[in-house]
Amino acid sequence: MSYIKEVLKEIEGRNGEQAEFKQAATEVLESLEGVINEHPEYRTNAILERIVEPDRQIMFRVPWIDDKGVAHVNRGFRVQFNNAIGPYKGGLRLHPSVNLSIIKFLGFEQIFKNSLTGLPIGGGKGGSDFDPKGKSDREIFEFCRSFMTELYRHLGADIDVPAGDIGTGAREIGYMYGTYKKITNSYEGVLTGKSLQYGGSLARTEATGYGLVYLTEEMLKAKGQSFNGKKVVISGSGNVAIYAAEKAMNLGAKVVTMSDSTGWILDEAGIDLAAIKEIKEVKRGRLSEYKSYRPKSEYHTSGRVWQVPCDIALPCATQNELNGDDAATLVKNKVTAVGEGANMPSTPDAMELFVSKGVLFAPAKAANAGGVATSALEMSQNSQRLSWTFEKVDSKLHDIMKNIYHNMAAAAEQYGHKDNFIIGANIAGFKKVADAMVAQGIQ
Ligand code: NDP
Ligand code: 2IT
Repeated sequence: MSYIKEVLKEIEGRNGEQAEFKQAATEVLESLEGVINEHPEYRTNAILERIVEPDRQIMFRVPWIDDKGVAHVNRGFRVQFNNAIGPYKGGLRLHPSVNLSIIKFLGFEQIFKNSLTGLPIGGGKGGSDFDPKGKSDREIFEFCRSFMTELYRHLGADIDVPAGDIGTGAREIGYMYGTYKKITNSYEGVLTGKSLQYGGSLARTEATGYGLVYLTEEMLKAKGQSFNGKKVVISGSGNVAIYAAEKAMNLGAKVVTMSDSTGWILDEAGIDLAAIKEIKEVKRGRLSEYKSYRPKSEYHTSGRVWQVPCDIALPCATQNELNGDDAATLVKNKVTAVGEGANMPSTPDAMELFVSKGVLFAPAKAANAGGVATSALEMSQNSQRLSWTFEKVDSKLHDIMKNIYHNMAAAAEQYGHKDNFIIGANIAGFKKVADAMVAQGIQ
């Protein structure tokens, strides 16, 4: 049995219940054959066995009291997956669906994504099954304080630096930062995605969405194409979706859809992003309100954004939101490029179809790396006690995304899979971490 198959079997035996983690690990391992054959030292150093097993997984009780005085208990998680090339780094997801499998898949992806940025950050992820929807500010504060009261002991600017993800934005980061500072009495860059007054970086809010479009644009450019004049379908209407839409529009594209977990909008005239920002960022409302801003738009609670014919599709909501049938519909409607803003949004059969049909496909760990890359730039600014201008951060982000595209394209070609950026991104991300692990001995 090949080394990769052996380790996949071991993963199955050890993590039987963890569907999302197994999906992410299988995708990465199955794409590494070329590089594993070329480097026998990876086997003798048990690199695959070690890279699929987190350094540690922390699970804890998060008690908090709601506005009616009723006590609740959520479960908190932090998976510190791999710190071969830098401190653990990755977001905190607050969503009722959160469980160990989801946090492990996200932490695993983060190892390779963070490596692709070229910056010194390891992989980790955390979160809770807490549902922030409909909670008052005080309830959010209570939860964040309780969550950090346990998590703080595992963090540090050179140890583990969390950030936002689904359900965690600047407000939650602020409450967590305040709690960390209060308990430890130290002012350090222990979280990223902070507000600007206390150490946040300009352009971090925009970074994941902008970065997604920068990388997708570079992929299109290599084939003589661009966003200009293209019709774009986006899912989600959170941080990533909003700033992906903004940058795509800046580059001359027309974005016609967005979605949330209750429905989706179609605005053939082009989405009014100011309205979306007001609904989502200011009012924390639902997309059903969009019709009151744009009476000619459509709001649907059934069907999928992927049924809308488009040139470019950018899934920016959540994992496995684009399945094989959706991919077939997109292909039938002649989509030319797909850029993954969310983590693992396409199912394995969807990815396979895109690649086999020659659709330009930018996988999540490359395409959405702009967020964590800019988090690493926030860490640099915090260490230097400086803040850089928006233009400086944005230009570094742009360069990082271009480099990621060229590195994944080069790796794909080098290992005989030209234009298969899934394999290219996995190999390019893996190799640096694997070499660092070999250099540091079996730990
Ligand atoms: P937000 O919480 O800001 O927005 C999430 C969006 O996705 C919302 O519109 C939400 O709808 C929708 N959504 C979430 N879960 C589901 C679900 N189960 N079904 C349908 N819709 C859903 O999160 P982000 O924009 O930050 O994150 C979006 C994706 O991007 C995630 O996969 C995240 O891991 C990934 N990502 C985020 C980065 C960042 O810097 N923020 C960096 C890299 C990747 P609703 O409001 O109804 O829940
Ligand atoms: O999935 C991701 O890369 C993030 N949620 C951002 C992580 C970070 O540390 O900025």
